[in-house]
This record gives sequence, structure tokens and C-alpha cells, in this order.
Amino acid sequence: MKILVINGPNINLLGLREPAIYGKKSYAALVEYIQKSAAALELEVECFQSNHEGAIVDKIQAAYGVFDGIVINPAAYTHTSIAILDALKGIGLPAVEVHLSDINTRESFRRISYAGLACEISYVGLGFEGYKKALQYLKKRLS
Ligand code: CA2
Repeated sequence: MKILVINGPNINLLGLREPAIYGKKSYAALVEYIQKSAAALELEVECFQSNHEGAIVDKIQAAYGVFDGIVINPAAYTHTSIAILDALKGIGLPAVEVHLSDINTRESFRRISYAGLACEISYVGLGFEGYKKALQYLKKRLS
């Protein structure tokens, strides 16, 4: 089973600022965590990060026929991007939304998740562990 993990804008800055919200660990540490979690579940995983909405849409479209499922943290595009929502709906792969922080208990503008409308389940506020839970969900869902 092949899973694509997408992280959106500024997630590459993890660990550099706002440790109280996003933790102290870097994006490289997140990728390592995801790879280890996937290996333990016997899943193949590719991690993709982009600061560009169109690049994320392109990557979602290219996932069709290549990957079996998607884990996505669209970061700030969560709250703005109907293009990412449409791309996820368009390819129809099982998708899971992850957020490091709890978007429901922060500023009101973070409570809307467009991408979440195309996802089967969301894990929020669990830090890195949310990605592991998303992989576990997809493993079960696809088995
Ligand atoms: O909690 C999450 O995972 C978010 O998707 C993170 C986004 C935010 O816009 C969403 O509302 C919730 C922000 C990611 C930016 O991460 C930074 C990390 C370090 C320094 C600055 C930003």
C-alpha cells in the first residue's frame, strides 16, 4: 500500500518558531517520524511539502493511480483552498486530514476546513502522533 503524505505552507519551518503551538521538532524530524511509523505498519510512504497551492493541487492529481491513500495537512490552505478540496474530491482516494495543533480551539478563522470536507477523518491537536494515527486509519481502511 502506497500512501502520500502532503504538508502545506510553512510546515518546513517547524521547530524554528512557535514551539508552544507546533512543538520543538523540525520538519526533517517529522519526515523521519512518518517514515518510521509507515515502516512499522508495512506501508510505503512518500512525503511531499510545498508552500504553493498549485503545486499541492498538481501533486494530488498526480497521486491518482499511483497511491492508495493520502494524508494531508494543508496548513493555512486548509482554511482557504477550495482548489485543494476539489482536487481531493476529484481523485477520490481515501484521504485523512491532520493538524499538529487543535484548529478548533484557536482563532475562529481556523475552524473552517475546506480540505476536511473531502477527508474521511481528521486528527487534530496530537502533534506528530496525528500522522501515525492517520497512517493506522488508512492501513485498516485499505486492508
Ligand atoms: O496545526 C496545524 O498543523 C496547522 O495546519 C499548521 C498551519 C496553520 O496555518 C493551520 O491553521 C494549522 C501553520 C503551519 C506553519 O507552521 C509554522 C511552524 C513554525 C513556524 C511558523 C509556522
